[in-house]
Amino acid sequence: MSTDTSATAAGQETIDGFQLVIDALKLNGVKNIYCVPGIPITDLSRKMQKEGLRVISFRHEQHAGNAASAEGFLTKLPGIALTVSAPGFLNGLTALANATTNCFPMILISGSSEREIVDLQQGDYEEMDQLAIAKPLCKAAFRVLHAEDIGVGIARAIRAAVSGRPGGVYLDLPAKLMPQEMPLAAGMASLIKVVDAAPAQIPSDESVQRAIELLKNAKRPLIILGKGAAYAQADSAVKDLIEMSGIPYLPMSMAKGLLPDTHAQCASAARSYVLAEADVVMLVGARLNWLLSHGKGKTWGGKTPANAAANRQFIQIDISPTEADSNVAIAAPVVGDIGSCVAQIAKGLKLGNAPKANAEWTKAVFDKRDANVAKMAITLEANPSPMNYQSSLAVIKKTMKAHPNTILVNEGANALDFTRSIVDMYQPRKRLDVGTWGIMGIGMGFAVAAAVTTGEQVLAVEGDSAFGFSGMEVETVCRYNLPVCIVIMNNNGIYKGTDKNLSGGADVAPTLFVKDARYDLMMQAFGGVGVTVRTPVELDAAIQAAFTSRKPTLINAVIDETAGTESGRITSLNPTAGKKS
Ligand code: OXT
Ligand code: ADP
Ligand code: MG
Repeated sequence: MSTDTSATAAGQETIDGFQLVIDALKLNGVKNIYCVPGIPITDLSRKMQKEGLRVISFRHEQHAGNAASAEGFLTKLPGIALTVSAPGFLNGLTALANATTNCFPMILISGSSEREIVDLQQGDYEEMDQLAIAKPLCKAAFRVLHAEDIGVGIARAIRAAVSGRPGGVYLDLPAKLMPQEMPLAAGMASLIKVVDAAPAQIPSDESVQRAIELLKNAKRPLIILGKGAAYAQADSAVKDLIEMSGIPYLPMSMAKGLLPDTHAQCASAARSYVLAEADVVMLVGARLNWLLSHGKGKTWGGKTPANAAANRQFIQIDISPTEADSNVAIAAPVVGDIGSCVAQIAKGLKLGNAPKANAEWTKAVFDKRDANVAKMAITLEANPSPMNYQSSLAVIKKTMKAHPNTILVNEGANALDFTRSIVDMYQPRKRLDVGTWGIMGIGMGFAVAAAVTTGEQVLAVEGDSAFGFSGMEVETVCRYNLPVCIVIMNNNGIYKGTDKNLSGGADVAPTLFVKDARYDLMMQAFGGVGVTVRTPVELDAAIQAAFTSRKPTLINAVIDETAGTESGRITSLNPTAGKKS
């Protein structure tokens, strides 16, 4: 219920646009606002705080936007970012587009300049036709011009963000909307509490039956879990299907931990083998995009796309009916929400007394996996000086095992790829990373949202380049005193610290940074804990101290500058890959 109301001359109580926005958000369960204040939303942010919303104010809108999208992924409710007009809006737009690409629900609310002046391009303060610019980059975009439409505008934004395939929504609130007044009773009646925003979508019986037939006849079945499966919060249904079928599964990066990575059926450590050999692959909330080599080619054991397609059949569980056949033929699309689809398939398999996955296949997969795990164990145990990715990440691996509730944020190239394969996750939705775009800059926004939304300890493992994209937000981490421990894998540059300037000139190569930079001092500047470590023992002690104190901490972990490879595990995507220089 609104508290900030006033009375007209006639004595009638009124409510203004500021208050209607706040009441509409609160009515729909919104608790946190991620923003950068300024004209025309400074007062809105103040009033939001006054009315009990938690307002987390950032240093740059991209990170506020990233925070909102991470909250969306973690909670299935749209995270809310709030920005000023034109430049602030544009700064937030990258996060909105990234959220849409990742299928995370969020709403970017931006104040905007006067419509009449913007449309005639008469040069208003921060003039920009924001709605038109946002539209192609997000799932839906709306503008509210009248106070009485605020309830509808926010309801439509929420529904668009979370229904069907989730994504980012833009909501344009012109400056003139905020002080508009209307009668209190009519204003309150205009607000909408959204009912069943993301209804269950039940798959058709035929589609479920088609999938079951394929699974029953498969000789070498594989299940791939994507971040859509993690998002769906259908954890026990997914676990049930996997365990009753006995089928090996491969988690995509942000699906790690949906079942513990140490699960007996996890095939992560035999990734190449299972992708190449599987004859029936069931995708659960995972797209056949670049991260899965589009379902084609060498990764999938075929020299040509045709060859690969001929040898393998796909089942795809997805809420988006247009996802099937986007890259290769999908023999059995199952369209619906993951919880409903997976439960129906499991039920059908049980009723049909489906046999457990072929023992010869599962033994081959798990033997391969165990051999790879044993091979990796040797590199993790080595203790080279200087420390490298493996010896430092062995410490993080141990930390996550001891503190499985911790939310791991991860970005970089080598810092990302080594962490993904070395550090086991034990619980769902505990890993947040660069996602579908492989985007740098999510680090601090995701870390802040993870801490604010869940109250859990956050551990951000960052390449030194990756950290730089959002590094100023360490002040935000300190200001809100969040339990965020940042570990910077400092190898003096992008990929490695040893690149040469090809011209022989005085400038360093484009991939290099200042050598031996003291990122820990940045944290100290804002009252947090900052330390430099050079050995796994020192790293371990610093992490333990951070976890015990829950103080904002930045650990500058100095690693071997020769240790990385160009682009980490995706060297082959460089345009010059394979070309002799
Ligand atoms: O089966 P095989 O034998 O193949 O082995 C696999 C697994 O089976 C095995 N494995 C295991 N073995 C044993 N035990 C366990 N537990 C285990 N688990 C797995 O290990 C291997 C590898 O497994 P993986 O990783 O699962 O498999 P693979 O083949 O790698 O998977 C393929 C992919 C594609 C799914 C995977 O590689 C993946 O998810 N990749 C994501 C890559 C990505 O997104 N990278 C980020 C972008 S790179 C680049 O663009 C960068 N930029 C440019 C830039 C960006 N991105 N954004 C913006 C806004 N501006 C610019 C920049 C600037 S990175 C970057 C900064 C880099 O520098 P930093 O300093 O930050 O970082 P450093 O590199 O550390 O210096
Ligand atoms: P990954 O990168 O982990 O492979 P993607 O982002 O490519 O995952 O795929 C996620 C997929 O999950 C998207 O196609 C999206 O439509 C789907 N999805 C998201 N939420 C649900 C849900 N609740 N039920 C079914 N599918 C979903
Ligand atoms: Mg680096």
